Amino acid sequence: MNRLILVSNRLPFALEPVGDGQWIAAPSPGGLVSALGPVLRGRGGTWIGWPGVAGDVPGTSFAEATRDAGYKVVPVALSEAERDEFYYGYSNEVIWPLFHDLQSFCHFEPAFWETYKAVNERYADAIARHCQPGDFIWVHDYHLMYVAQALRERSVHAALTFFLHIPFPPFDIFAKLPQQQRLLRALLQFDLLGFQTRRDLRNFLQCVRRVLPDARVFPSSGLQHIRFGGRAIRAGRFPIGIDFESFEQGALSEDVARRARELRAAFPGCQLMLGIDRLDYSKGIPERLRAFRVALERHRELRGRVVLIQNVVPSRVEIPRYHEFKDRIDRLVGDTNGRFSTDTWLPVHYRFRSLDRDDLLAHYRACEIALVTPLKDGMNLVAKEYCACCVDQDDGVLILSHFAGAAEQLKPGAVLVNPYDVEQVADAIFKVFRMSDAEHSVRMKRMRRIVRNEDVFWWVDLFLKAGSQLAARSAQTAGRRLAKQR
Ligand code: GDG
Repeated sequence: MNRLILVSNRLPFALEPVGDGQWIAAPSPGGLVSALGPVLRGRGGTWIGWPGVAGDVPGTSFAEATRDAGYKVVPVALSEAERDEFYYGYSNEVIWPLFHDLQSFCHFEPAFWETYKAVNERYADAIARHCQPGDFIWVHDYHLMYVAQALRERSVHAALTFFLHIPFPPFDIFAKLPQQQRLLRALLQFDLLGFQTRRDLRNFLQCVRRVLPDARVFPSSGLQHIRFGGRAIRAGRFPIGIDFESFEQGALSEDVARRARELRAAFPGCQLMLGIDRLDYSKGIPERLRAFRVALERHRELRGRVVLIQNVVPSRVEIPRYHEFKDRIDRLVGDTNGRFSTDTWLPVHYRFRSLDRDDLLAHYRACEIALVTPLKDGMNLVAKEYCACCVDQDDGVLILSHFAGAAEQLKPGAVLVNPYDVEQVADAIFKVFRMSDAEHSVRMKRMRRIVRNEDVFWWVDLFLKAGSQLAARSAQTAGRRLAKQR
């Protein structure tokens, strides 16, 4: 078993100031941490990333606060300017919109790319300092696509693997990126590249073929093979899952059951429909609100009988576009409520804040319908978490965007829609409102089976198995290299 070195933009610990210049490192729980924590502890390993505050990292308090993690935690410091140009700039104003097919939202500022490379080099330095031959190095997501190139320049020959959590765009969109060649060349310095869906993998291979004529792609039924610059690279589809068991058990707890009952009781005689999203233009929130408004216009039976609970978690509010986007949501909620509310019924219950975990689970458990309608999404974990929490006779139905990665796995049970087609979504809401309990149950059973079987532990295993052969091979090569030097 090779040691694991995990690298992500953010660490699973966030630094928080506690006054007098003191900091604490609070663990930030999540699916990735619960799946990878035990692996890191079991194999021995290191997690490298940014602790979430700009400026120098207070070394001693950080080391102390993460001592019980069971693995080594290595912080990478970013200055304010680096955070702005690397994180907000290149990562979230270039790559994020472009990879979600929203190229008109991109801010192609050349300086962003220079900082992106420089920060990726800083991560590479941290990896180079902490890795040893035979380590399994697993880099995560779109912030760190240049890391392998920087490591090769530092003569690190270990097996390098990468997983992209967001979609990979088709060639016509990717071709708009000024750094298209440099970025693809950098990605091909990894030995294994993982994507969420078949569509992302197909798009990536198409871009490799079109942008890099000196790369060769050899189609295969399992992992795809690419040859580039005398190296062999593998690429595959690894759809991320959730910790099903912990969501299901959480939803079954007494406290969550009570909160779910209270939520239902607050809306007597109404079916509850749920939207849960980070504030992001890729999540399709305005389109969803317009679809609900069309549903209320077209289908009078829905009035007074359905409520949309829309929760939005504040995110990236430092980027101006996110502000404008929030204003749009506020206006749409106001307009719908202004037009349709009565003395006893408000169609949209909107909150702009984060729910605590039990409250989140209670919302999943209480709502008969989930509306998960991103314009584009790598996977969308909310869709899977909702299924895991439908513990009451498999009651619950999922309206899901074709453009969420989750649609590839959940299509046997979800009601699939085009989020841009507000009339189609409106009709889907009406269809689901009238759907029988028996159909709810059949559909939900199918989805729960898939989400349970293909959970986050399955995903980690799948990826590590695909990468471990590469790691073994690279350890042998490193051994031979060392013997020659002696
Ligand atoms: C990226 C990709 C891919 C949401 N509201 C609350 C809350 N949440 C939690 C959910 C869920 C998470 O946030 C959101 O996950 P998503 O998958 O929807 O989206 P991204 O954050 O954009 O993640 C995405 C993912 O990576 C994994 O590969 O699926 O496509 O974009 O876990 O539960 N949690 C709490 N309160 C809330 O109000 N506590």
